[in-house]
Amino acid sequence: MRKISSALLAVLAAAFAGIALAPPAFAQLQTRIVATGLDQPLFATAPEGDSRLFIVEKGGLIKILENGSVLPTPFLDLSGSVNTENERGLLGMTFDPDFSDNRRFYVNYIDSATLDTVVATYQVSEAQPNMADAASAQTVITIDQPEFSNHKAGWIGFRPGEADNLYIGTGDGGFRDDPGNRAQDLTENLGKMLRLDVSADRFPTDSAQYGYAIPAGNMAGGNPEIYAYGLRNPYRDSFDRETGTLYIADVGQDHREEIDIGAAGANYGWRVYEGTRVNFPAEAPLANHTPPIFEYSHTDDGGSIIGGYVYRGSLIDGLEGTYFFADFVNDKVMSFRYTGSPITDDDVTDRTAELLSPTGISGSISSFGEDGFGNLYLVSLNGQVGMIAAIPEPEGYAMMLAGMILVTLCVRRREKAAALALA
Ligand SMILES: [Ca+2]
Ligand SMILES: [Ca+2]
Repeated sequence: MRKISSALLAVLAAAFAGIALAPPAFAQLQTRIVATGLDQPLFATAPEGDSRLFIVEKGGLIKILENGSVLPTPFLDLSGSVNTENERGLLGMTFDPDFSDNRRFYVNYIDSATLDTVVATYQVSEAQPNMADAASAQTVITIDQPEFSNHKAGWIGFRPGEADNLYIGTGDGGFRDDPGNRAQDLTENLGKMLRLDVSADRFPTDSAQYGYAIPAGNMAGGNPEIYAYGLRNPYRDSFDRETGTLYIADVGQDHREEIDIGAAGANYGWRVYEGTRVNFPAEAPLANHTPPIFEYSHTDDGGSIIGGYVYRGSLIDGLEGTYFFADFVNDKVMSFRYTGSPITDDDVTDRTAELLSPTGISGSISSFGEDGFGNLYLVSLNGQVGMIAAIPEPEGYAMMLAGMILVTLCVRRREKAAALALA
């Protein structure tokens, strides 16, 4: 009898162990604050599989969140090199896919002396893994900017499975209606998605220059750096870390905010189009306009899209494949799942009440972040970073607890049996 009940318990425990290991279905989401007191944070990221979170501040500091606290010494201090007027600043950061071997990362900022965009690469100190080696700075590319202080974009990233190529989103350079028509001009690197092969230092004898090569598959007939064009201000973009799909969130002007799917050679329409709306009736329609997969009107949902990420974490069951984005002006957070068909309003879930609740993060979402395990974060310009987390279903939570208790009982029984056998 004792043996039967013991076997039964083992079967039950094994069954519940499965439940205990899998995350319970979630009733709703919440934002769990992980850092406060930051100075205008704009981004958060981490190397793959790394438990630290690197938080980028507009003024030029990169700080590390480790084991629940922001380290007192910044990882990197670029405050002396960065102009922060209006939309200028330290705007983007990404780690090399081979970071664990080469300790290399990249930043995108507006240089205080030239007011141009600089994409530079650094290495982490070999002796101090929480410190960038400031002396390792090398310029990958500089991009001339007009005198305006808006539309600097700033996102940079690597597509999963394409380790050599750095993608760089550039804005049209500013003001209104792209006065230089730069986004449609293939001899300008503004208003574009650029793609550079950064697999090696192309100036090995020049310690200040890193440079790049041109990867196969960029556009022909213009600047060789151009991957896609017709963008106004692709400030926050991302790759789905599972599928490699590139989500470009292009900030609109007076009427439409839009999300595009990145494809080589695509023309996303600006300044002729703002979303699918004709912005310049006097200009000829574009024969090759790639429309957004989703757009929303300012009359409904506000004025500045903040692109996010597709959730691929393992902690929230049922959320995988969901793309999150926000609107900075109207303090909204929304999500949808993209499977190849255009997104309609019915496909969009408003997450604002869950994620910007009074107990969660405050508004002014300046960015999303993704850590080394695919967990997603909200970054508020007000100084907070919060992790998107689940509030489990009550029954799911009860099942998980029951499973854990049974497993514990079973293990104790086994330990006791083993102890008796040894004695
Ligand atoms: Ca060099
Ligand atoms: Ca467009």
